Amino acid sequence: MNVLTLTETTLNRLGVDKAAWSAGDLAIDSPVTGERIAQVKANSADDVARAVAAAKAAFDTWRQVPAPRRGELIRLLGEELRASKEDLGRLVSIEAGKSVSEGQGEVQEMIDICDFAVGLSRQLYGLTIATERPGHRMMEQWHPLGVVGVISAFNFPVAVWSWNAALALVCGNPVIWKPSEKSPLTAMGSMAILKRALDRFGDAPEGLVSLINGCGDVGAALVENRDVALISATGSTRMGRIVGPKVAERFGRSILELGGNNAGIVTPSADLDMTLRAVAFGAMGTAGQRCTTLRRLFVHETVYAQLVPALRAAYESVSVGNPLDSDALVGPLIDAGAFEAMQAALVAARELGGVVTGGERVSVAGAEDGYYARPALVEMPQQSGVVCEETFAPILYVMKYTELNDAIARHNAVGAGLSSCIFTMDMREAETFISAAGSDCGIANVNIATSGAEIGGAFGGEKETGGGRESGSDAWKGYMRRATNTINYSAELPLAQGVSFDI
Ligand code: UN1
Repeated sequence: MNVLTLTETTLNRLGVDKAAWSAGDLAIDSPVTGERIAQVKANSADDVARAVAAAKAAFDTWRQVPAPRRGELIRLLGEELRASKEDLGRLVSIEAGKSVSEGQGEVQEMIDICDFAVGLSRQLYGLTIATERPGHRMMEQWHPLGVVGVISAFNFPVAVWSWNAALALVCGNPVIWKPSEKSPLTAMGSMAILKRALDRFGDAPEGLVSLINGCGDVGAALVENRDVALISATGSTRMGRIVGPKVAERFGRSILELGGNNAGIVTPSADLDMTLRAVAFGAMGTAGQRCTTLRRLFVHETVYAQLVPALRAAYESVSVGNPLDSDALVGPLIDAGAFEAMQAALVAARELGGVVTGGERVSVAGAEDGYYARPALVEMPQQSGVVCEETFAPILYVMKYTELNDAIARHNAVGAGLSSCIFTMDMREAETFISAAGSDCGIANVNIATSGAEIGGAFGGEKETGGGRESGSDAWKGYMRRATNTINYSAELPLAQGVSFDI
């Protein structure tokens, strides 16, 4: 079956109206074969204004629905996602080029966050605080925040929306979603699934969740709208530099999940077989197009000669191919631009003395217009230039180190601060790496690579990664406003800090 037919059958099965994806002006090409699979109807800035007004009205109702009842909507969404997992996962493979297993895994991540959010709907706890005044009680409540705008990227076209939407809805907020202009179809599929959950739920207000497709103009309209209380944006640091200040300028709140230049350290005591497998998935999985992809590796000089040739062999032999009709581990890059950026980075690395294995375009039968590339392993004499930047492609820069402290310093010496890892069997090294003096990232792992985080932990990073946290732990607090309440149940009026003010 060709990709176009597969797209049409999958969208039909998901319940997406053909008129919305067949006659618009936003052209969508599948990275799998490069062929045009849809013409999506793009929205306008006026549509954004209308969606925000409807969401604002929905907020008045939704914030008063008891949180456990709001959780019921997400429970139903989880059920509907389970029922449509195969179809939505396939659509992720068609639109983002992921392997079948990774496409299905992305939908599983949506199901997992729904389960998490359902439990959370009964656990939006505030503290009770001891007060210094007799006959008083002090406590905090977490209240719904307002309209939440979600801007997501092509590489996790649906999971990132679900992290935000499941939490935001349980927290009492309406959600407006602006997906990447490269992945509107999976967004439309997700909305069709959500609609089934909303129908079963029964009495959710109109405008509670909406989708805005289009390019930067509609994104900007969402970011600049003063009625959008929170913008949660996932994408490049360049995008975050525009979005962050715009939201801050109107005193809105933002959660930014931006670029990563994630690194690992392989110490002398590392289990090298496990390290090899972990590095392979972290660096080559999803064709290097995760924000958590492993991009730099510091290998101790005593194990370099053992590990690096084995890695080179893995890069030379890893299967690259059509994710829809093979079980290749590495699928296509998203488009020609991504391939060109990869080539430019490799040229720059060579100029700095890098020795490159792989990196060339791979021709895949029946998919000649897809941009498939053999992942590249680049042995670098030092960390400089292009190594310090994120290139959204499967390139792993490998460097030698002698002293752990020096490796940690080089590890931290880049702009991004998302994910990191160390491979070691030495407790001192492991604990040092995850200590305050170790990795400066939001995620620091031991004996697993940088990507593939579970939803239960808070997800996000520091520095140029933007500082936001999504998904598990107490990330929900970012979607609510905190009110501190002091209640005087005495007949006196004692003032704090012993101040007297007798009139
Ligand atoms: C992203 O690439 O934007 O940790 C998100 C991971 C996935 C999420 C990646 N759970 O690799």
